[in-house]
Amino acid sequence: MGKSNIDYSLYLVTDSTPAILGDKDICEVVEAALRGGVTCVQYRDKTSDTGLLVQTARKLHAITQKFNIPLFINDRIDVALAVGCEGVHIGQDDLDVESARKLLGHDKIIGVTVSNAEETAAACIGGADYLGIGTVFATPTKENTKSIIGVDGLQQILLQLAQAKSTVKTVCIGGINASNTSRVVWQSTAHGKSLDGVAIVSAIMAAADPEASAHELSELVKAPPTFAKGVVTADQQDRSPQQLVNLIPEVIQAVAKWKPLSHNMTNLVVQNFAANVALCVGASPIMANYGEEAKDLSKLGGALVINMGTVTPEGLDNYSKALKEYNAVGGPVVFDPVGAGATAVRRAATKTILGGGYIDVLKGNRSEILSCLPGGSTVQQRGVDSADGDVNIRELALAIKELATLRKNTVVMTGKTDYVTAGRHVFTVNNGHEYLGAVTGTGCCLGTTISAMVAAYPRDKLAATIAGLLHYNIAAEMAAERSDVKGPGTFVPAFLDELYNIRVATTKGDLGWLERAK
Ligand code: 3NM
Ligand code: MG
Repeated sequence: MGKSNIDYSLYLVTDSTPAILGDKDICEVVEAALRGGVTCVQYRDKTSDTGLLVQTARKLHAITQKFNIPLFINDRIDVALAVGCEGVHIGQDDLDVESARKLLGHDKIIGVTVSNAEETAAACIGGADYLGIGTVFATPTKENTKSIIGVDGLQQILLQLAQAKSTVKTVCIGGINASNTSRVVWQSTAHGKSLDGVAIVSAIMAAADPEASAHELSELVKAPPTFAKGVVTADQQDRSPQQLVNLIPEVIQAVAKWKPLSHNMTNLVVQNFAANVALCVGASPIMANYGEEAKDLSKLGGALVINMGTVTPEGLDNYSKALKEYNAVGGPVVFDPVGAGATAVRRAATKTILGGGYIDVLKGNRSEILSCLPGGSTVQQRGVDSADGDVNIRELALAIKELATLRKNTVVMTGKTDYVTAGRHVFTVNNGHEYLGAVTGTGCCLGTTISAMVAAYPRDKLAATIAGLLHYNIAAEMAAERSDVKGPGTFVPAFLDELYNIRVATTKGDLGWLERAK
């Protein structure tokens, strides 16, 4: 078994504690997992005496050798040497890589746990063969984990390795299971340096049928997630603004024809308004904040809007459940991180949602989008209103392109000018009216409008998103210009009228309104 041809794709880390292993036999579980398709095994036992460690490790090694799979020992270089297995895995509190290398020699494999840039650089300089990057998601399996880095943190480390042209192998660890494996692997390829595999404890060791679980996970590591096929392609992004505008009637007509479900999980303030907006643009709204309902609703071919306007622990749990259900069927999801960054609770909730699934369209004002950037943003937030800080627009454009590239999605940053990107180019929309900022819920309802468009036109989410922006903002302009509109109060019903009128006109082939697009 050469060092260079080791397959890291499904890396099992054992656990001998009653909470995970229960009363099962570790050797039997590992053998079952190997039959299921595990490609590496790490024996991790933090409590047993040295004699028992060596004894168990010998038995495990005999099993892994039958499958021609490497065995690594957690932390204990002496045990690895005694057994003669393929290598060790060392954490940040264990022996340093250089010393481990001196003891083990160059033929053995040394893996190192890393969670940030410094540890990554040190492990690479020290000559690690592979990195265990984590903790990705909070997990009961390992108490006192130092930092939960999320998919963002994982991507940052992969980016660092890509920039350093490192050839070190990588697996991620922490809370990886069948519900997130394919998404995490797929989202961790944005910069050319991709993850080589996933490291898993409880999803295999604690499973009722470790062989079946390992088999399922080994398929999931290789399979792109359901929603991957709906991602905006490079060709779709490389169109001119005019080519995109030319598609807008088709998008609006698709909404009118299909009347897609717009499933809103939104705050109480905007529920009624958002439902009316959905109806006027031609969608079928359902305001359903209970996550359990998403399993059925996600199968109706619509889109989900998660609007974080009123965030509570229970609400967050509901969002996460719904997000998983829509991701499972590849149904589009629009996320509006209302007030993200305004409070610690909202920052954490935003991180949970972004880390908990795939978001097709991320929509927010400048400060909200800034707080979705990897590693958080230093731009202070004053609350739900847009910050008018003098952030350089070129920097902002780069930042949102980077965000969309990492997430493989579409990002909309609203403001006087709206910015839309799927990673390669930034498109701008300069329509709208100041009355939109003078009544509540207009930002939220834009999310609802976009959801209708992406649900009806899922094959091109960039064009669909731009269609939503233009339909919405041009309706606002047309409403504000009406002689019966005297201010924000009379604007609201007129705005609903114009949303409706644009849809009806477009279905009749009357596209005069679109000449206002700028
Ligand atoms: N190391 P599960 S997290 C052993 O972050 C271990 O370094 C971690 O368990 C790290 O797959 C972890 O059950 C436990 O979530 C992972
Ligand atoms: Mg350790």
